[in-house]
Amino acid sequence: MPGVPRQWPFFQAAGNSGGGFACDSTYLETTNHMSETTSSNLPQIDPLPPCLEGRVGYIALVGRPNVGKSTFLNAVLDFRLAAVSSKPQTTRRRWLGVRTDADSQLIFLDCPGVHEVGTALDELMQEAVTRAVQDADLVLGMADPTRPPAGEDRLVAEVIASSGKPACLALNKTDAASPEQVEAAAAFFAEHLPGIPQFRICALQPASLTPLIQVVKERLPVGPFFYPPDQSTDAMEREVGAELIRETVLQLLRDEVPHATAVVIEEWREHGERRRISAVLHVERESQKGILIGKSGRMLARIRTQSEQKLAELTGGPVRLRLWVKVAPNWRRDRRRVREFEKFANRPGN
Ligand SMILES: Nc1nc2c(ncn2[C@@H]2O[C@H](COP(=O)(O)OP(=O)(O)OP(=O)(O)O)[C@@H](O)[C@H]2O)c(=O)[nH]1
Ligand SMILES: [Mg+2]
Repeated sequence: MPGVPRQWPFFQAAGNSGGGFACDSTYLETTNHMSETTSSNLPQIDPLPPCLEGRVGYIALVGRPNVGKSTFLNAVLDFRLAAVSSKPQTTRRRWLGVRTDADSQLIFLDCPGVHEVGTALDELMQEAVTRAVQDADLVLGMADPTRPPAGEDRLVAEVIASSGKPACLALNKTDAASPEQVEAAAAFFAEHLPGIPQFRICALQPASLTPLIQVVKERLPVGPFFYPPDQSTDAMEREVGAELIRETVLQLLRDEVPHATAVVIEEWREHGERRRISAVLHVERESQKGILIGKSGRMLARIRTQSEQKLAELTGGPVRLRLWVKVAPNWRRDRRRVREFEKFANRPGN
């Protein structure tokens, strides 16, 4: 996997363009020039790299839960940033991913799925969607034709229509949907979002995304890039790590338990290539704690082993993970707790 992010802010070793950036040689020339002409009495400061320009803007990914938004994000970035699972409501806050090539910088805001609000967690998730759409230059709606269009798709259409922003619609999972299902979804969105261009994609097959990416690019304004070309997210490594552990819980457990689980990293120590990581899995009830731990601790051991593998891939070195399970009664109904556990409050636009 190329470009696994390592540090704050995350940097991708290899760009998605498959080549270097035009700024590299200019940057070196500027640096040399500065060192020749700067007086030795003055402190040496690194010049900023020259400003790169092109199509640039924020793209909010909006759709009901489980349509494949995070799978799409990871595919366009070409590394695993956002958690993916077959369970709805996997993504809880917005994840920012930057895809830069020689003439464009696409900044994707992967959002929680649009759904009816029940708990404080739901409210904060939907607020994250609203803010991402407000911040966006373009809204990319996504649908899953394998399921018949439903009330949540209507909500998605309303969010897109009322934003007044340029928009595109991706009909995902075309590998799994029948042609009739794809036509039904296309007709539903053509009726609710007339004039919005539609694309049939399969997020598992990156080549199918090219026409959509091209049109998204063309619809963005031209200007200076917002992020250095090698920065691929604003998330911290430990935030991605917490999400990988939660993804493992979502993949190994069913029903309510994974939805009632929040992962908080308590320790993230580096010893050379090695990491020692401790995390607490917060659940809402004693019974859920018992399920997470499992008979003789077997479930927690599976979560730990699988998470350690993912964390090793993320950090590029061996990981020793320690997990604890604690009960935080009804934390999903408590806005303060949700903000604390899910880091909603820690960055603008989140
Ligand atoms: N067959 C098929 N499955 C897909 C495709 N894209 C995503 N999936 C699967 O759909 C499921 C949901 O994917 P996610 O990317 O987590 O969906 P999401 O829209 O981010 O979901 P939330 O975060 O819950 O809103 C996972 O099991 C993915 O593997 C696709 O193009 N084809
Ligand atoms: Mg998601």
